[in-house]
Amino acid sequence: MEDSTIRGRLAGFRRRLLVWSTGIVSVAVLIVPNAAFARSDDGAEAASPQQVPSGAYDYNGDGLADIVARRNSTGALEVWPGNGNSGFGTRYTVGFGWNAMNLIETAGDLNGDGLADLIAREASTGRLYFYPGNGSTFSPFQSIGRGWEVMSAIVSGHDYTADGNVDIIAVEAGTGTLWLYPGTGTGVTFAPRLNIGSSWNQLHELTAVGDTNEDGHPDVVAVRNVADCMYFYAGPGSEKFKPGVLFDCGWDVLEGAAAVGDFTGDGHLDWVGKDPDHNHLYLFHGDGTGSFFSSPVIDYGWNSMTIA
Ligand SMILES: [Ca+2]
Ligand SMILES: [Ca+2]
Ligand SMILES: [Ca+2]
Ligand SMILES: [Ca+2]
Repeated sequence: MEDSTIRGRLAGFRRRLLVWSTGIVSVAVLIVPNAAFARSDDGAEAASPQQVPSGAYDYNGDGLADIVARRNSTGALEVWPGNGNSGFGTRYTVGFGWNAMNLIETAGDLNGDGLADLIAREASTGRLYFYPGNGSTFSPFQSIGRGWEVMSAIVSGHDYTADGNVDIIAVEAGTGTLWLYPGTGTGVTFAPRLNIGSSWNQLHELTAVGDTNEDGHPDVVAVRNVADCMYFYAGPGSEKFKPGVLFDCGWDVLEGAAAVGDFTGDGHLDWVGKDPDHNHLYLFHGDGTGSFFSSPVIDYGWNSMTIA
């Protein structure tokens, strides 16, 4: 039975969805005013927008952002090609055996060859693997290393050190430390890791959404365990994220949040997530300020899928 608190959170989440479904698409869903995202005016030269590296989410080589997901019943890994307008083309299977993995994440172009890649963690060993995209499927995997079982979240796809190489960030479950693993452009080797934050084990659904506020530095969103409130963390371009800015609360119904790049084709980065209660896949439609518009249902039946 849902208690009244849970019902209230669910109601809040679904109210946001209703805003979209009733066609009032111009109504932003966020409580936080855009001023909260105002860029610092310290006289520094404005960074050129680098929302997402070329090809970071394009797995089939057509220039449009795609979703990769595992079909949990069979362990098949599937590419769901985006059509550039919030929908999908014909999905295809790129491999089997992916139920051996307990983490699958988009990695952007981790090895710098212009093609979107994946990382995945093997459940039995804790080893993290790099799967280089080849423009349609994946080339043979390579090992990044052991010991990743201590991480509660591992995300990638963006360059947080501003050196041109895509990096990995990960949350150590036991300590809450947020670690940055500076990429070297190879996909498998990294510079010594950096401690860039604490208490990140008090959050879930960490999602490397990219530069959603379009200031030139990649950002993340995550949900704090307390009251399931979602926060936006702006990337300052110098490793550490800025303090979180509250979106709103009631995100306990969100699962499997994942970055997708610009899935709508409007030039702004978006992200997706599942509502398992209704077996819906939602698209959170970035507006270029770090916030987003209401989340249309773009597909159904995704409870059986694990989104990379
Ligand atoms: Ca594509
Ligand atoms: Ca690549
Ligand atoms: Ca980097
Ligand atoms: Ca940013």
